[in-house]
Amino acid sequence: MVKVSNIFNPEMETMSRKDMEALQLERLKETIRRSYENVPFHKENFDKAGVRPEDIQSLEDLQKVPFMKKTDLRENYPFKLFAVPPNKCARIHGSSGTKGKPTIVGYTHKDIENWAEIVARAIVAAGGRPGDIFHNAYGYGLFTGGLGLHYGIERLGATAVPVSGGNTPRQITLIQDFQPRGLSATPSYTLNIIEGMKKMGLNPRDTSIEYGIFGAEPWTEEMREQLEEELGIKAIDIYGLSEVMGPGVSIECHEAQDGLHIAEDHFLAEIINPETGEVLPYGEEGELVFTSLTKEAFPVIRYRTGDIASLNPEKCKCGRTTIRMSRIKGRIDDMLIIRGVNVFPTEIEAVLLGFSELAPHYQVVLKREGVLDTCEVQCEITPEYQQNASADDKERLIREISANMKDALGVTVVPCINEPNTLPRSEGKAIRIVDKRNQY
Ligand code: DLL
Repeated sequence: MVKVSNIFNPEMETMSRKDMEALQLERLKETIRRSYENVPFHKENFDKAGVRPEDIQSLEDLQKVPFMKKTDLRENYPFKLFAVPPNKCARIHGSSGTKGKPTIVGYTHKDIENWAEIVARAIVAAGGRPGDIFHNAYGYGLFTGGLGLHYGIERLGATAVPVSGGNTPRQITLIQDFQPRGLSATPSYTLNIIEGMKKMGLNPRDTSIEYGIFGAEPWTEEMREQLEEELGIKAIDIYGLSEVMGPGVSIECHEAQDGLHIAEDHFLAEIINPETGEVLPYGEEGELVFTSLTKEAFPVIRYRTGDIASLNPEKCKCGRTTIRMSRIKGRIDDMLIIRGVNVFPTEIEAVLLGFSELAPHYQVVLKREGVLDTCEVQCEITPEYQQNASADDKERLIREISANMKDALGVTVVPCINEPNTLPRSEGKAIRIVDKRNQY
């Protein structure tokens, strides 16, 4: 039944911590029992660590269980981590597999139902309601973004426009003609849509869109400000990963926009020190680890996401009691080590977006000079600045960017400014890092 309220599932989203932890424990025990019985990988993992399913009698006991990693999915490709036969699944999804075989995940009908409800909750948290027209520009296909959002939109009682990514002029026409209230896309593709509107002589603030659900790639508060300003909307951060479910694992609420509420009745979160594996207390930054609590086809136990965040258990002003995770700082894999200093691309983005002379498109290019690695930041000036700036102005701009980078990051990066419309535009997840170190 469709509920009209600012919280889609008040029972689950406003449960007391004590009741939530009791529910999590009950579901955790069941997940572990089923995984141990049905997935040889999990049985071996438990057996090797000398842990038996019945040893898990509290949420803390989970710490006795070894972690799962992305390589475990690759090594068990395609179906060896499924807890049901693949032909008993309703659907299969996966990651794009830019580095070798894709990582494949499965969903039973019940999993799809749960996922749809989780996403419906997320859309309501973002400010959506039944009756909304919702323009869904996440890619449809093996990627979980398109179909993940789609089922949630329908479950909410809103109207899905399954436009998928790409063909920006058509996206803009459909936005004008269908008058959606909600939009979902990656933040980088949304910039592309905004740029397309301007090229067509349209004011992006004049659309019917009131809220955007943006995620699938790291983005910053500075990028949020820009998207909100350009489109005149609320920009809401949604997080998820195919291994754990897809979009909806967590979402910001439009009331606070202060951390992403985790769907804790389905996913148990931990933060660990990525080097030692030690579990860190609330508030400390580390690697996010998830255990699924209801998934039938593809249970994950202590899955290391590779994403850096922290957890906040304080009650939110929106009324939800679920734990919130911080915005993702970046993926451990994407952390740059420049002259011994750790830098995430999001930290570079935060500096660049402080310059009104620059368009919000950038790429970080790593090169090798002799034995030293260098880091170039390719950015792009806006068409307005291009028209008005002299060569001296541009020199000054480069010096300022460089100085602000040094202040913010503590390390030298080399900014390079390019003409308008020269850097690649994203239609899905933006490629932020180009590693040319092996070409030298
Ligand atoms: O990107 C699922 C998704 C679709 C999330 C649509 C949100 C919206 P994967 O392709 O498996 O799944 O990629 C998951 O993307 O581990 C993070 O590194 C990154 N990521 C996802 N959401 C965010 C976000 C989808 N809001 C990987 N902020 C994750 C930062 C994000 N990074």
